[in-house]
Amino acid sequence: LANGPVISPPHTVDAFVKAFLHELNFGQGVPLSRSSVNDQYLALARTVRSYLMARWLETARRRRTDKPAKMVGYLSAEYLLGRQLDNALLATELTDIATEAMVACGIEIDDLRQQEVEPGLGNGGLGRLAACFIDSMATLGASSIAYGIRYEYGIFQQTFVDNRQVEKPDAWLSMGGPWGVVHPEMEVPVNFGGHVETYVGEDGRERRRWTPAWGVMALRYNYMVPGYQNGVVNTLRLWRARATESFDLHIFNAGDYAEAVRAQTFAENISKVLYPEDSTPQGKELRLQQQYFFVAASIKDFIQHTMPKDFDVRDLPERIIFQLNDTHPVIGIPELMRILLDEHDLEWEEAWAITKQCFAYTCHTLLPEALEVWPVSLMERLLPRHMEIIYRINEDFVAELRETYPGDELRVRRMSIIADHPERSVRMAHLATVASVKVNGVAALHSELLKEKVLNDFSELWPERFTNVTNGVTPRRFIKLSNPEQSKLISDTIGKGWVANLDRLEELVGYADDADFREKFRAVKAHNKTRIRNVLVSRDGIALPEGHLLDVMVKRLHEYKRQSLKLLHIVTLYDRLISGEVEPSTVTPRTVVFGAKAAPGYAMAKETIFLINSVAQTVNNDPRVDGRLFVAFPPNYNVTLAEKLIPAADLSEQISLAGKEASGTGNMKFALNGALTIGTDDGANVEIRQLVGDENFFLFGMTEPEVAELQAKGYRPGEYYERDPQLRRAIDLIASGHFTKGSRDAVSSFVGDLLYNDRFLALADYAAYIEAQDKVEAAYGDQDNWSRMAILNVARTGFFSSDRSIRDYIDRIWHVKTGV
Ligand code: 26V
Repeated sequence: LANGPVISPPHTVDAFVKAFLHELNFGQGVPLSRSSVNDQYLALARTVRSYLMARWLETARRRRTDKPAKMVGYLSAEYLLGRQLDNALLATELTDIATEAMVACGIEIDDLRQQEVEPGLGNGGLGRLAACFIDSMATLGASSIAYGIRYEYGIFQQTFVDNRQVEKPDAWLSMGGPWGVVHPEMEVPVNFGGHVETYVGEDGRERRRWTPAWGVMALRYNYMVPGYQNGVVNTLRLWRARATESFDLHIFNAGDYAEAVRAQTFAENISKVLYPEDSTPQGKELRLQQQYFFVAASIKDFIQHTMPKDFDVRDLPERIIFQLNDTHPVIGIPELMRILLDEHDLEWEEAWAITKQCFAYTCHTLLPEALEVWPVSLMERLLPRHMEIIYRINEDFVAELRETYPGDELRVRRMSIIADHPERSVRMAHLATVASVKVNGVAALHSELLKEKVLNDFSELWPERFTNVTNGVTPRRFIKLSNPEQSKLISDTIGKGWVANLDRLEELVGYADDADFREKFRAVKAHNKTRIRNVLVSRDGIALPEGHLLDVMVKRLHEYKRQSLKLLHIVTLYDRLISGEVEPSTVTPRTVVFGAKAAPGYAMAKETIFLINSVAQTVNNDPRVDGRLFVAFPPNYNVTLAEKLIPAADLSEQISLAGKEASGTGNMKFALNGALTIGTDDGANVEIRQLVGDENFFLFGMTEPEVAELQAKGYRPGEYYERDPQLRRAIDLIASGHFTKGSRDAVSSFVGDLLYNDRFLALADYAAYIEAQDKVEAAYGDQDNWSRMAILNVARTGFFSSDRSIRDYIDRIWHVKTGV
C-alpha cells in the first residue's frame, strides 16, 4: 500500500456508510447516537474527501511522472467558492449513494448541507470568476495550480438594523474546515522591510543584497478542486500567515513574554481578513503585505516544490505561465526578477527576458479610481529591493518610449510605471502591462474600451499584446446543482452531455416551439419559485407573494451598477398604484428582490441600502398596493443564496451605465437559468443580446459613445427632473420623507446626489428604463411567448460556460495542454 496505487473506497452504499461511521467515530470521536449535526456534516465531508483523495494523488503523480508540461499558475487574491459538499458529491458521482447512506443512518442529508458555512473568500464578480475558472481548469484537465490567501475571515456577514447595513465578522472556520489539508512542515518564509546594500561577489561583480527586517511563514493549505466526473483533482493552495521563531525570538529573549505573543499576532494579521472594498483601493499597508505574502509564497513554492530538484530557472517560460487576476498579484513581477537576479545570479537582461514571458494580466475594471497604485514611500519601506527593481524596469521602459516617441514627453509621463502626481506612486496596471505576454479584458466591449481608453497608449505601442477573453460561469454549480429541475428537463430532452459541453444547449432551440416543452419549462420555474419562497421564509422570515413576476437585482452595491435606477422604477410603479393613475387589478403583479453588500466605508452605497429597505417597508405595508408590488431585500446575499434565487427569477436586472461594467457574470447565470434580461449595452450584456437575439432581450439606455458625448457637453441631471413629470413625482415622493417616516433628512444625501451629481447618469436613462419595463409587463402577460423567449435564452447562451473561457485562455494566452 505504501507506494502502490491509492484506492478509493468502493462506490456502494454499504462502503459509504462504513467510511462515514469510521469518520464519525474515529475522526469526530462520537458514536452516531450522540453525534451533533455538525459532527455528522464534518464526517460526511471527510468521507467524500477520502473518495477524492485517490484521484488527487493520482493527478499529482501523473503530473510528476509524465513528460513535464507547462503549467498555469493562477494567482488571485480572492476565491468566492461557495459550499463545497454538493460539488464534491457531483464530481465523484456519489450524490445518490451518499443520500441513501445517510438515510440508512437515519440522517436527512439536507440538514447536513445546511450546516456548511460557505468559504466567502472573495468580494463579488472577480472572486467568483476565479472559483468558476478553477472548476473549469480541472474539468478540462488543464495542467494548473491556483494560489491565494486563506483568510480567517471572509466577506463580512451583512445584517440590517433599522434598515441600515451592519457588518459582522465572517468566522467561516469556527465550526471546523474539513476541506483544507494543511502541511505545516512545508511552510515557506516571506520577508519584509529592511534595507538593500551593494556587495562584491567572489567573481568581482557587484551585486545587491536585501537584508529584510522581519518575516513570516506561509503555511500551506491545500484544497481539492475536482473536475466534473473525469477523475482529475487539481489543487487550490491557500496560504496562512504564521509568526516565525526568529521574528519574535529577540523579544522572548528580552523576557517580555506578553510582548512577544503580541508580536506573533501582528504577523498572523496578514491572512486575518479579506478587504471588503472591491472598487476603490484604500492604499492600506496591510493590503500590500497580503499581496506580497501570497505571491512570494506561491512563486517560491512553484519553483522549489512543484518543479523537479535539478530544474534550471532559465527554463521557467517553458514550465509556467502565471495568470494575474487583476493587479492584486502584480508584485510577483519584481519578485520573480529578485529571485532570478539575487538568488540565481542572472544578469538583468536575461532575468527580464525570462520574467516577461512568465506573466499574463487580466484587467477587470474600467473605473479609473479602481486602478491600484501604491505610494513609493510605502513600497520603499515594505519592499525596498522590489522598489529598486521597479525603478530599473521603469528606467528601461521610459528610455524605450523616448526612442519610440521622441519629443512626446506627455505620453512618456502618461505611460510611466511611476506616477508623480498627486503622490509618487507605482501604477500596478502599467507594471503588469509592461511585463506581460498578454493583457486581456473580460468581455468583448470591455476589451475594446481597454484598448481605446484605460490602456490606450499601451495598445498603440503593443497592439498584439491585447486580447479578449469573455468571462463565463461553471454550468456544474450554476445549472446542474442549483437548478436540478431544469437540468433534468434538459437531460431528458437532449441527453446529459451538456454539463461538460454547454454548446449542446443549442439543441434546445427547436423545443421553444414545442408547447409541451414550454409547459414543462414553466413548471420548472414555478417549482423554483416555490423553493425560493420556502428558503426566504426560513432564512429571513420573508414571505414572497405567489404568482408574481420575479424581478431580481443581485450584485455588489455600486453607484455605477445603478441600484438607484431600479429604486426609481419601483417608486414609479408604487406611485402609479397609490395615485389611482392605474387600476391595481390591471397591472402585472411584480416582486422585486435585491441582494447587495456595500463596502463598509462606502457612504453613498449604504444610503442606497437604507432607502431600498425603507421603500420595501412602505410598499409592502401599503394596502393601496393591493398585492401588486412587493419588495424583498434578504440580507447577506452570497453564493448559497444565489444558487436558490437565480433559478427562480423571471427577469434579470443588468442596468449599469454603458461602459462601466467590465463584464458581469450574474447576467450569464440568469440567462442560463431561463430569466430574460433587461439591460444596457454594457459588458457581456452585449454578447448575451447578440446570441439570444434582440427580440429576446429588453435593451434600453444610452450606448457608451452616447454617454461620452453627453458627459463631454456637460450633464445636468436637474434638467431631466424638470422635464419628466413621472421622474419628478418619484423623486419628490422620496424627498418628501414618504418612505422614511416623514424624515427628509434621512434621504437628503441620496436625493441631493441624484439631482446635482448623478455621476452614473441614472436620470438620463430613467425614461428609457421605464419604457422598457412597461414592455416587460406587456410581454409577461403572454406567458406562452415569455416561455418561448426564456427557452431561447437558455438554448443560445451555452457560450458562457467557463469551460469556453478557459479554452480561450489556453488558445490565446497559456498554450498549455489539456486532457486527463
Ligand atoms: C479591487 C480591489 C481594490 C483594492 C481592495 C480590494 C479589491 C478587491 C477586488 C477588486 C476588484 C474589482 C474589480 C472587479 O471585481 N471587477 C469585476 O470583475 C468581474 C469578473 O471579471 C466582472 O464580471 C465585473 O464586471 C467586474 O466589475
